[in-house]
Amino acid sequence: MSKIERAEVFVASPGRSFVTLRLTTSDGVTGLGDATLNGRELAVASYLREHVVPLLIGRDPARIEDIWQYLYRGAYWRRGPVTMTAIAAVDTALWDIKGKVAGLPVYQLLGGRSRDGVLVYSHASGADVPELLDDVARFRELGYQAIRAQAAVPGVGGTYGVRKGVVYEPAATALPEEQPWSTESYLDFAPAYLEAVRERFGFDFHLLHDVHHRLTPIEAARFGKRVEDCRLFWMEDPTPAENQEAFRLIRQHTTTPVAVGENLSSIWDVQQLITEQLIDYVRTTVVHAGGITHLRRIFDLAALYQVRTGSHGATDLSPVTMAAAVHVDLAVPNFGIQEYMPHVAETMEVFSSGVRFENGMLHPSEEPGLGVGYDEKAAQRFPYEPRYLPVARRLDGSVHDW
Ligand code: GCO
Ligand code: MG
Repeated sequence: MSKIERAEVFVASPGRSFVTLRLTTSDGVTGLGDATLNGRELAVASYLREHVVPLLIGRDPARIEDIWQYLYRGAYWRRGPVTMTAIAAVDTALWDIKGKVAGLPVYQLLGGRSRDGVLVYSHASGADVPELLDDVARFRELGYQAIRAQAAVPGVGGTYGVRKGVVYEPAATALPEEQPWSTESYLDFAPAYLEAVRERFGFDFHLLHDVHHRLTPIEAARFGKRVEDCRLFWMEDPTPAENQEAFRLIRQHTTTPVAVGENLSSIWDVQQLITEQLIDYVRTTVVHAGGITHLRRIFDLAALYQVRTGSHGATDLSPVTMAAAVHVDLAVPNFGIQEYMPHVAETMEVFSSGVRFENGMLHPSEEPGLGVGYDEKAAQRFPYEPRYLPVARRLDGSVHDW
């Protein structure tokens, strides 16, 4: 029997911070897992190093489900982003190993292709409306069939989703940047720029928008109703989702589709949203929702209720997660869309990936396993630099949801 012989945790910042797990079996097969939790990287690295690695050595890498149950139920302390990200890293690495041992790309192990490619959306943004429109034009030229639009709200510094450098990277400062927020200004401004995008470019592509947890349910209902003529593919995270019931009120007022789940980590966190059809797209990901094994469980539940998938894919999800996501997206029957933000050059000096972008779609590598690599030597050139996500404050100085 093959055994897990080595488990190494790498923490590095090639362009941004990533935590990566590499498992090696007694047969010399390696598997990679992403364990990155933006702004809380070392909590997962330590959970893995101190509490998971010692339990893995000597186990049979073929028993993916059993190891998942062992780490989840065996911890006694359940759910939560740190635990679920750590379990995800192990699970993803084990699927990588299983694919390599079988000589098959992971999507084949998940039932094979359900589609030819994976529809993706990327992020257009602007410091003002003309800049946003130019950016949408650029993404159209690059062949994207789905584009998310965000513009800086006048008078509200550092609005969510507006790119400063080559890619949108919100975790940019050594301590959290504090950004002002005005719901009133946002509600006045955002519908107008979404309309401007449709006026200039028409309707033959999907338009998305991320509210990023900033509204109350009734404000979100008003926003969704107001933008119905823009025919959004979705409005994302209109209100925080700790209280799943809150989405019923939004639903009662608007036909704008709703997407939720990028910061949720288990099937229990989306159970009511799915079974009561309070959302249209579930955005849980491989890395933050317990790996391929658990994500597949969430997606299968969603399929029963005609909820489609729309996994998170910002740059804080490493190329290992992106590859794993493409394998899952290709296989599941209820795939909707995949978020995709290409990583910066430094990141790709450390990770290699066979994922290909063509005509607005992603395609997986046909190599056995996930088709990703990690260059540990290259990673040493990029030591870990802590970076935090911003914190939002209302104009009266009180803390708001960022
Ligand atoms: C998205 C997300 C991200 C998150 C980031 C947090 O829709 O891509 O909202 O931009 O804010 O991933 O780590
Ligand atoms: Mg989002």
